[in-house]
Amino acid sequence: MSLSQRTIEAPNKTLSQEQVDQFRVRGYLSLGKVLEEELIAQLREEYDHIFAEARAGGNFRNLSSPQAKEGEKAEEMLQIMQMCERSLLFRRLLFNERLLDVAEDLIGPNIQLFHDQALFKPAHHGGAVFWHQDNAYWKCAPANLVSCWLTLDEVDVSNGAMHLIPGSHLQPMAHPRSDTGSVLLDVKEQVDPTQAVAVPLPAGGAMVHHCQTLHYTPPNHTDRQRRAFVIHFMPPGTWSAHRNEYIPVSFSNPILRMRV
Ligand SMILES: O=C(O)CCC(=O)C(=O)O
Repeated sequence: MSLSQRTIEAPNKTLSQEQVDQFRVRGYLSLGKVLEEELIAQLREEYDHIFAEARAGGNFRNLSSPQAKEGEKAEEMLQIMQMCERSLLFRRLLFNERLLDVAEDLIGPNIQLFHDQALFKPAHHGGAVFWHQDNAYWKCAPANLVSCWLTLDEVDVSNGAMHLIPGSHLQPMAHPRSDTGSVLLDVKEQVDPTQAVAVPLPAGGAMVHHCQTLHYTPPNHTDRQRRAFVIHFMPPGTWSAHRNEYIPVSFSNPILRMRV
């Protein structure tokens, strides 16, 4: 078949035009529940197992400041990068058709993994993630990445729901380091918290946000844990200023969908 006879597949239509427009204007979109109960149960079991192993082996990060107040347990905002390199179940989730359809509607038909991560706020002493734009950490160009943030527990403002500033993705900002001793950046001085919108989600829920949307998650002092997993999608051909190269296709950065 000659090239000219090839049919070009129509773009997916998982999201309505109204939802795509909402994402373009606000920089995020709540998708509600996207995962089936059976899969949620499997992912929770795997998540807990991986965190138990990581705690035993010390191969995870605590993004919170290490200082504990007198008589209190130090806050923990635990991060495991690349669950897809520790678990086939999480690797399979990267290729979930529904999530890729959403990503396709937002960044186009060719989709590569930038990275994934598990972000765990344990009950009682779960730490915050301070106000930031993801691309302040990543320094990717073009700034056209989309994150799909998935919850394995019901999430509301009291146990660490995502808070975002609508429209903030249109303007990149300089980011200072947090003054708390944590490794995180923090632009709280430049954020008007009265403009923030919280996005509560059921277990197995998801939301997507643009890599420049300002967002924050509060501490978790409830008796409910908050297990989240994020997939960061990018179009192939994204430039990394950290690596000083276009991010190559590899086991860590696989192509998740390609329509040539
Ligand atoms: O899970 C969290 O608490 C923070 C998530 C986050 O900052 C992100 O997905 O970019």
